[in-house]
Amino acid sequence: MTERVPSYRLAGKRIWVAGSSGMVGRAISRQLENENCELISVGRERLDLRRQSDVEDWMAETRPQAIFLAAAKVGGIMANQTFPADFLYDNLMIESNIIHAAHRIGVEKLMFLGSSCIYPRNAAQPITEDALLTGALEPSNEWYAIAKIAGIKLCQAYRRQFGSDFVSAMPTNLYGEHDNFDLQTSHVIPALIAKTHAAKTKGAAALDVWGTGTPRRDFLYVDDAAAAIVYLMQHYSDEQHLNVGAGRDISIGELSALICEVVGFQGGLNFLTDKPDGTPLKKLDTSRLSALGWQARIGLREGITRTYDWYCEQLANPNR
Ligand code: GFB
Repeated sequence: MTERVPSYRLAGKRIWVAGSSGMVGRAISRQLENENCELISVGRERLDLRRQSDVEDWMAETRPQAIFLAAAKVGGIMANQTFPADFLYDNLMIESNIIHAAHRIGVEKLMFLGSSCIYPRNAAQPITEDALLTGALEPSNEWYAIAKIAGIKLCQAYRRQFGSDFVSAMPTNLYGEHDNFDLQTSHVIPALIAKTHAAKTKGAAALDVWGTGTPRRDFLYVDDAAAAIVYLMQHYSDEQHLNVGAGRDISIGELSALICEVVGFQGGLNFLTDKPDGTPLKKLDTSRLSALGWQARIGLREGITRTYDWYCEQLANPNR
């Protein structure tokens, strides 16, 4: 990666990673350990981010200078379909409360994290940032997508009206350590890791994979995503949201085979075609991010191996 002089310095700053107990928030916090800044955090039991006055009071008291807005209600295709109200309401409230309070207390810089599902279902591939709001959304996750589009627009609006330095990054499908491995609510990689490990342990003949196996996704290891997000915080300031992806896609069938190899499961694949496929193809164009001097470092096999190792450690030591 080309080293560039940061336009925003994190060293010595009080920084709040909102959502620091989630997979992405934890990875950003790990990344910030190298930046010589002061990290502040608050647990969900102390502050409900959906409650405006509580958020305003806590932020006025703690006065972060920079914020990574990684707090969100997230989940895989089934969770999105099962809890549409939570995905829309929780996410609208969390982002509105934090962005508005950040403006009120004069936060120097805020990075809002969205998702690649903001783009139209049939967007041309790879998907450029300009595809936003050019077509209908994928129905399985439109509630989440609408909330995330509103977050981008909030950042743009506060920038235009008040000159706030609020920027937005749209990561692709992320995975890694501290992911959610619950089979009903998780994304595909943790679900397949957990299912493949269970199939191997039980000596099952085949692994159940939802859908047809033909949808294609662009997966990025969470530490790569966190590195990109921290890099953008330091080097980017514009109302244009930016894609964060690996820039390579793989079908769910190929992904399943790769996970079987990493886990060491030799049975077959059983595609459950009554389960939803979701978007047929989702691969981000990352030219704008690359032009800023950033690129992914961790390949899919390596990322899955790291995630599987972490999962096995958790099974062995659940309280760690
Ligand atoms: O990761 P995933 O749940 O989310 O599913 P999306 C990706 C693909 O993997 C779908 C298939 O085609 C699923 O049918 N799949 C196969 C499985 N087996 C499984 C399984 O056991 N569990 C799961 N979860 N999927 C999400 C959005 O969409 O993408 C979110 O719902 C967010 O809101 C996220 O935007 C990035 O990629 O379809």
